[in-house]
Amino acid sequence: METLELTQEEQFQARIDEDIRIEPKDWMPEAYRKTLIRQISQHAHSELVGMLPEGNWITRAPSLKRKSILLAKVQDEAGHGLYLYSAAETLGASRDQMLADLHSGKAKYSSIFNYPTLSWADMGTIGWLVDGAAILNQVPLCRTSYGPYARAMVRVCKEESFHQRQGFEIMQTLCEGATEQKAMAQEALNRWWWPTLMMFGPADADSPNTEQSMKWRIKRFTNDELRQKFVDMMVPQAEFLGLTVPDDKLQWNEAKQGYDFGDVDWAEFWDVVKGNGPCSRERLQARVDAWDQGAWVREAALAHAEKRKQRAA
Ligand code: BYC
Repeated sequence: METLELTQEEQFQARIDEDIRIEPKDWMPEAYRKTLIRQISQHAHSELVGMLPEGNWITRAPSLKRKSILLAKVQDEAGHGLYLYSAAETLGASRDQMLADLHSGKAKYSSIFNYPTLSWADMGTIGWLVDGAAILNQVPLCRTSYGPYARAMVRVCKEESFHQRQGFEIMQTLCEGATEQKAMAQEALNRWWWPTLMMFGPADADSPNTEQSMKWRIKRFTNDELRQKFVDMMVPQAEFLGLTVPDDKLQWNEAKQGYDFGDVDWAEFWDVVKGNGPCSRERLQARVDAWDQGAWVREAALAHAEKRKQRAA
């Protein structure tokens, strides 16, 4: 039995090493399944909770055009959550259980969505920076080793890149506008820069999951590698906008052909991850309320399905 397990595990790793996708009915180590359910469900929860900070500005958008774009973007996030829950279900996870874990506070979701959205410039900054970080993280996930997750990511990334452009365009409009508008853009960048760097997760030395996830090709880059790419990509964009990245230690390093940057406040990061972010309780409560208030829709859909079944019978 032990030899068989070992052989299966070796065969599994060999498939991964050859970049052959793992599909739902293939044999997989239990730890691989668990890691994927953990990451995919956290990712799905992030999409759902991620609707809330932006939802705050749908009624306050400065024009009809901005309002309809924002509405569409927030709807896209709901769609991303649904593809991701479906991908996790192919691994045997139950959607009700995943949602129950979110609602009880047991499951994690991205730290970034526990910060408040205080001005219209936050909609630009979220699109530009947060979706920019999301794309950097998610484009490699289109090549992740688990088939359903990789395929879901292809569509998610197409939509995310549109989101990122609309965010940048809001920033550009503000930066080319009145002095007050530009100041608003700078103030939003000051608040979001560091929390965005935290999205990539703890430093590699403190990341318990990275090594194994890289071996299984669930992750294609480490947290620090992606964070570095992000800084290198964003600094020139901030310069183009005429904005200042709020980091005294930011400096071009010719030898590494990348920027050196200051230390992330990891105490703040872990505090937010543990549920003590500025909006953590509010975000969770909003999800619980949405679930409770939507009960009648779920019940009606089930009753309708039952009626149709009886009619067909
Ligand atoms: N926030 O060993 P590590 C979006 C947790 S959606 C909270 O490095 P891993 C968007 C981590 O889960 C953004 N928790 O973990 C949506 C682990 O805890 P557990 C979401 C974090 O998994 C709407 C522990 O810390 N994107 O962009 O190897 C609108 C140790 O970390 C965070 C995804 O979910 C965090 N920032 O690497 C706009 C992408 N970072 O589970 C935008 C898919 C780490 O052991 N996920 N933790 O208890 C990933 O790529 C990886 O899961 C991560 C973390 C890079 C996030």
